[in-house]
Amino acid sequence: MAANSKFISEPKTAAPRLGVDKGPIHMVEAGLIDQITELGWKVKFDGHHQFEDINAENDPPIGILKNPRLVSRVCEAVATSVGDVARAGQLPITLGGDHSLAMGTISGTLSAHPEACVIWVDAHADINTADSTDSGNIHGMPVSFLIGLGTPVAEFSWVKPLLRTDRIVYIGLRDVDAAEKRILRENNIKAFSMHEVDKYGIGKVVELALDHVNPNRDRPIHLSFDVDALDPSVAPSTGTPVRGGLTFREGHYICEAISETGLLAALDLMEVNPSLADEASVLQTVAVGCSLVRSALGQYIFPTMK
Ligand code: 6HN
Ligand code: MN
Ligand code: MN
Ligand code: MN
Repeated sequence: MAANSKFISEPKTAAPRLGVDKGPIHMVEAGLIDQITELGWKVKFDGHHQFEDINAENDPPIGILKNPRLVSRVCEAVATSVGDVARAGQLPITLGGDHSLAMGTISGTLSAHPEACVIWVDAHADINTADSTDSGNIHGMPVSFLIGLGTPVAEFSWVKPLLRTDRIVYIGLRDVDAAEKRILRENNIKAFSMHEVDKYGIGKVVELALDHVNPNRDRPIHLSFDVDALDPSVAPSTGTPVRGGLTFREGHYICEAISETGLLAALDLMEVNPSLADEASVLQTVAVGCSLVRSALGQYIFPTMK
């Protein structure tokens, strides 16, 4: 692999459950930057995005949306960083943190590569609108903002609806709200749930997913990987675990297959939350998060076979 330049952004954001902003710190402390450097990449680390002037007192809910100003401000800053890095021809990697950050990362990617497609790996569809959300948790909503669905929220007016419904595909879904199912159906958005992973196998699912969003294998790919796509036995330290998820290998296969296309343009590794479990579970989840990033950046099990 030719040495290249890339960039890791480590945003600090408002998670409804405290602690999710610590995930990136643990991954970096576990040696992720050295590990990627060893794969032949030149790494530029951007540190944290801190917004300590916004707190619970000056950020009351908008409707039922929780921490709206903090989430919006962090995501907007992340959109600028990711856009700048992508425009410089580098690969932005964003470690989260709350998956609401994808509003920022994907906005940034699309500002640099308007033709890019998104592969969203998650137990959840994260496509509630301000109208449909039951929880008010913005991490359940980023996709609807990126597409421009539902009643616009003024606080998020900086998010341009640049994501086409035929440029996103899901893998790993198994906990989708009734309203989200309707939104997916009405907008004809392609999703490979765990049912399809069981039925066709992960190899075929990734091929079909790429055929849908990237039929000629010529579009830049933004991979947004929520660690809760993995089974909780594989990645326990996360905010909204759902049983029946991807195995260790299925998760890695997705990253390896996207790496193999040579089209990876941006990577998110989200929802590692070290505050939610015992120490062994945290170590396990952090290790698996680092390992997924390495796979997406070209580490294969048998490098000699490449
Ligand atoms: N995540 N659909 C639920 C909601 O609150 O809107 C769960 C979202 C989970 C988001 O972490 O992937
Ligand atoms: Mn979250
Ligand atoms: Mn998610
Ligand atoms: Mn999720």
